[in-house]
Formats: sequence, structure tokens, C-alpha cells
Amino acid sequence: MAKFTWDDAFLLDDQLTDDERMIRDTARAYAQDNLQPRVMEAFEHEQTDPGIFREMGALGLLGPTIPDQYGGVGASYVAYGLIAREVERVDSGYRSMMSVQSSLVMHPIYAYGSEEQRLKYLPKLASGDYIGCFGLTEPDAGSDPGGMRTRATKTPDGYRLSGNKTWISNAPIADVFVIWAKSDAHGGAIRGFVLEKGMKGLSAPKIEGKLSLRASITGMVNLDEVEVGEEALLPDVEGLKGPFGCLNRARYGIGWGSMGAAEACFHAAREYGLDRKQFGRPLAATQLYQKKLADMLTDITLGLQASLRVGRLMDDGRFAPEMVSLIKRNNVGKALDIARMARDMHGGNGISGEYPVMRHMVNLETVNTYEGAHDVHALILGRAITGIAAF
Ligand code: TGC
Ligand code: FAD
Repeated sequence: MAKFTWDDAFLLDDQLTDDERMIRDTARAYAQDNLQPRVMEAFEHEQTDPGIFREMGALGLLGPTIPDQYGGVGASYVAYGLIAREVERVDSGYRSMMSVQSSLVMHPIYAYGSEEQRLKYLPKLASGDYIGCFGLTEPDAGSDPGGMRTRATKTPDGYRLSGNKTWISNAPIADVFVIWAKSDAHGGAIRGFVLEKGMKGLSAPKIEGKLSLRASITGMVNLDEVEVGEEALLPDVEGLKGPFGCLNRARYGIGWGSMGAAEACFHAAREYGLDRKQFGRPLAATQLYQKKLADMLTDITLGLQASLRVGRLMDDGRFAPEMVSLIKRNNVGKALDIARMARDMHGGNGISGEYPVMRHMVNLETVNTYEGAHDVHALILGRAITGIAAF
């Protein structure tokens, strides 16, 4: 009979390849040695260090699934998920910076871009010399991105873009902007454009005062008749399946990442319960405390195993977007429950920034909303179950 390991209940480690374990270990060491020591300060002062992109890039953590000829390391989607888990174990904001760069900026340029666009942008995005952002959401088009108002109008040399995007991660520090707009020249279909910092009419003001995800900078993207050449258009995709193809990958990474945040809360609650004594014995010696830890371990174990399964199917080219909705919705919802529970188990100390639990809890409120809100993923699954779209 095998001995039970409480921190790897289903022996996930055993199910990884040597390469995946090596990438996971690199990400874990980086996150614990370099991100963990600065997260409290970054969160408290709402400061994003752009140098983090270059640090991650030097270790091959940006766009890891992209082939090496474009600067990636050709890793599996399972490896990508393991990176997200390690980074989000420290803070969802750091994972957000990484997943926007990898899934929402590098992926569309790789999957839908011309060879010139790939060679121009991907190596610098992979190294972190360029920072990218992804503009889909607008003030009046969030869950329903098909309602976007941003327009691309044909000019003799290319296109003129006008509109406003909001809640865009990385935007104020971005060099490269992947922007989705309805294009008159393509019958009003949604098309992707790659814009660059400094273009006339392009601005990206910071959204100040977030109470969640404070280590990751967020902004608006204002497009005031921005003129771009034909070479800015992503040639190989048309319609909402363009941005959704990117979101599949980012949402998948969140399935893993949210479990990293949940594990951090679970481990913190376990340690706290073993150290803290009330009524003459450790909190962890009480039945209620142990039940909560058992619930946390169960949800984390099932969530990680489900993420691994979807990752393997993705690597085999056999995933369906609904599988991704299932893990994104379930795992983030469970992580949020775990973070709230861990906060409670820390008593008054749980509201202090000295402990990670409340920071994870407020971060996960954003993670539950972005990349498709919790209930929107229920509706995606509901449509698949019934054949009826209830949006
Ligand atoms: P619908 O009619 O369902 O589909 C339109 C077209 O898109 C195709 N499609 C997909 N393709 C690939 N993957 C998917 N997951 C796809 N889902 C749909 C579909 O086949 C169709 O193609 P075609 O060829 O027939 O035109 O579209 P709808 O408008 O009815 O969509 C409804 C709904 C709810 C599914 C969708 O609008 C939705 O997912 N809403 C949520 C919006 C969202 O997730 N926004 C995220 C913004 S980015 C972000 O939050 C980044 S935060 C990152 C960070 O900081 O970490
Ligand atoms: P709404 O769509 O207005 O939804 C509000 C509520 O209504 C939600 O609970 C939702 O579930 C519910 N709802 C909506 N429609 C229905 C329905 N038909 N039936 C039942 N309930 C419904 N976007 C980007 O494009 N790029 C980014 O990099 C990015 N980064 C972000 C970073 C942060 C910190 C945040 C907070 C958001 C970010 N977003 C980004 C935007 C994010 O994707 C949207 O906030 C999200 O898609 C929800 O849209 P919304 O805020 O307009 O809410």
C-alpha cells in the first residue's frame, strides 16, 4: 500500500514528464525566490515591475508553447499550466501578466499572424523585451464582446482604428497591443490588429485604485483615429473565434493557476492551525478545522487532476472549449471558497497583509470575473448540455 502524501494526494508529480517537472521546478524556484519577496510591497503600493517580464523571459516562462524558432521553448500545454500554477501560488496578478503575454498576445500572433509579424514580435515578446496587451473588452461590451463598437475603417494604405477598450491588463506599460475591432472592409467582421506604443492617437491610461489584482497594472486603451498599415492586420482569422481561440488557452491556464492560489491558502491555513493554540490545543486538533482542511484538499486534488486531463487533451489536439469552461469555472469558484475559508481560519490575523490569504481572496474575485465570468461559463456549458443558448 502507498503512503498518502497530503500535499500531492493523487501523485500528480508522477504523471508529469521529466521536461514538465523541470519547467515546473524552474517556475517554482523563480516564483518563490524572486516574486514572493516583493509581492506584499507591490500589492500594497499598486506597483507593477516591468522587469518581471524580462526575468520570466530569460527563464523561458513566456509563450513556452511557441516553437523555438520564434523564441519559445516548444513546451507542452501541461507545462504551461504548471507555470501558471507556480506563479499564481504567489499572486494572481503575476500570473495575469504572464498569461496575457503568452496566451493573449503571443498566441494570436503565432496562430493568426503573417511570417513577418511572427518574426518581428514573437522573439522580443518571448524574452520580455516587449510587453503585450489584449484589447477585447469595452465599456459597453464585456460578457458580450460581439457588441463591441471599436471600428477599423479602410484607408488607401491600411486602416484607421477608433474606439475605447477598458480593463486591459498590462496596457499602460505595453509595447504591443493586440486590438480586436469590427472592420468595414471585411463586412463588419471582427478582425485583429497589432498596434505599437507611440502610434499617433493611441493612449493607455492606468485604471487607479483597484482593490484586487493590485500587483498587475490595468488600463484603458483609447484609439482616436489611429492609422496603421496593411501589415498591422492579423491575416489568418476573422470573427469572434479569433479572440476566443486565445481565451481558450488563457482560461485553461487559469484552471491551473487558481489551484496554485488555492494551494497557497490551504498550506497557510494548515500551518496556522498547527501553530495557533486556543482552548489549550492547536486549532488543527479540532474536528471543524480538520474538516475544512479535508474539503480544501479534496477540491484542490480534483481541480488539479481535471486541469491535467484537459492539458493532455489540448496537447493531443482533442480539447473542446467547453472542457476549458468547466475547469475555469469550477477551479476558480473552488479557489475563491478556499481563500475565503482560509481567511476565516486565520481569525483576525487573516485580514493582515502579513498573511497571504486575504490578498489571494480579493485577487480571485477578479479571476472569477475575467476571461468569462463564472455564470457566463455556466451558460456556455448550459448551451452544450441543452443545445439552447441562454445568454
Ligand atoms: P458564439 O456565437 O458562441 O460564437 C461566435 C464564433 O466564435 C466561435 N467560438 C469559439 N471559437 C473558439 N473557441 C471558443 N471558445 C469559442 N466560442 C465561440 C463560434 O464557433 C463562432 O464561430 P463562427 O465561425 O460560427 O463565427 O458567440 P457569442 O457572441 O454568442 O458568445 C457568447 C459567449 C458567452 C460564449 C462569449 O461571448 C463569451 O465567452 N463571453 C465572455 C467574454 C470574455 O471571456 N472576455 C474575456 C476578455 S479578455 C480577459 O478577460 C483577459 S484577463 C486576462 C488576465 O489578466 O489574465
Ligand atoms: P458584465 O458583462 O456586465 O457582467 C456583469 C455580471 O452579469 C456578471 O456577473 C456576469 O456573469 C453577469 N452576466 C452577463 N451576461 C449575463 C447573462 N446573459 N446571463 C446571466 N448573467 C449574465 N478584458 C480584456 O479584453 N483584456 C484584458 O486584458 C482584461 N483584463 C482584465 C483585468 C481585470 C483586473 C479585470 C477586472 C477585467 C479584465 N478584463 C479584460 C475584462 C473582463 O474580461 C470583463 O470584466 C469580463 O469579461 C466581464 O465583463 P463586464 O465587466 O463588462 O461584466
